[in-house]
Amino acid sequence: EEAPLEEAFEQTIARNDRIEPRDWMPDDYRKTLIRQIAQHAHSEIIGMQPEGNWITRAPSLRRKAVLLAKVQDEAGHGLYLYSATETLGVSRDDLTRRLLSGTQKYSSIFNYPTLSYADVGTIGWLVDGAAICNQVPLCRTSFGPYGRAMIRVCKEESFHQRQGYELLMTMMRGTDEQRAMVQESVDRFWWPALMMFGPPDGDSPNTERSMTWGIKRHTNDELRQKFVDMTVPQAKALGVTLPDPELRWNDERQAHDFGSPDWEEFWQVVKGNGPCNAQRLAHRQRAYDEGAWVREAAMAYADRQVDENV
Ligand code: FAQ
Repeated sequence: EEAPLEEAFEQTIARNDRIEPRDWMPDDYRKTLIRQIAQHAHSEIIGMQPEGNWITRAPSLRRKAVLLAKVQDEAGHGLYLYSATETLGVSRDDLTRRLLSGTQKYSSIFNYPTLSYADVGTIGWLVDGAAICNQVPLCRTSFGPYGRAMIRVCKEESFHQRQGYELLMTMMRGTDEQRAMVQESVDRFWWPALMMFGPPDGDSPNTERSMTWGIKRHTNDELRQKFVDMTVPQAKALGVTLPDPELRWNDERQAHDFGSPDWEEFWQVVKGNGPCNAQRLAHRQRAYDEGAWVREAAMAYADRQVDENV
């Protein structure tokens, strides 16, 4: 029974074509997708918190409006991604519970605090910059709903990256204190941003199979390199120093050499022991509990529509 189905799946992957929700797919392909897309969705939603922290303290009405729009976009990205995950046969409520119980992850980057307003700019520049590097190739991922969500997400992330860069550029043209604030922020976020791409290829259990299935199109180290190469000229234009003494252009490789992030710190953060893990999850749990009445009201309304239609 399954042989022709499996063959059709393999052929679709080999043609670099899309697998769609109603197509047959191996269980492990489905599981890997649920893991990655749900983790991505959770990252968007948890990722609202670090920047949300500065909405009430943005320095002007314009900056506040921009930041509000950006944080709302992240909520939208989370919803596209939860919808894409639901096409694999798992409910959003179930996914939220898995996040809250710690059985599903979200990106390590959102477990670091936002200590100064410059962090809003740095997150836009480096975190959204890293996200774009990682997500542009995911527009060609083999699962249709995920790839289509990524196209729209990437357009919005480009705007986010530019707003961060523009914010930092404005501060760099300001006072010495503002410049120092930007540098201090970049010093804190540089290494965590490099960790967003995941462990080095040699310690990445999922990469090989995800590449065979066309879920991932590049390895973690390939994308990290691309990000460094893209960011160095931007740092120069901005006038900030990236906090890595080993960072230099390698003429032979036509790429930058750079130092290694603290992978011990990375695994600690992934395991839940980062500076803000507990705070982020507690906040999400509170929002979930406080939203219970909305879910109940929506369900009651939906039930009544069904009753009235019989
Ligand atoms: N954080 O074998 P691999 C955004 C886990 S951007 C936490 O290499 P894989 C936009 C990994 O899950 C951020 N955990 O795994 C935004 C696995 O554990 P598991 C979201 C990590 O999947 C900006 C284990 O380590 N973007 O939100 C991390 O092949 C500003 C072994 O790793 C995405 O999720 C990490 N950094 O490669 C929002 C992109 N790295 O699951 C708001 C889509 C690895 O087996 C504000 N995801 N782990 O228990 C991907 O491209 C991949 O999943 C990787 C990891 C590259 C993240």
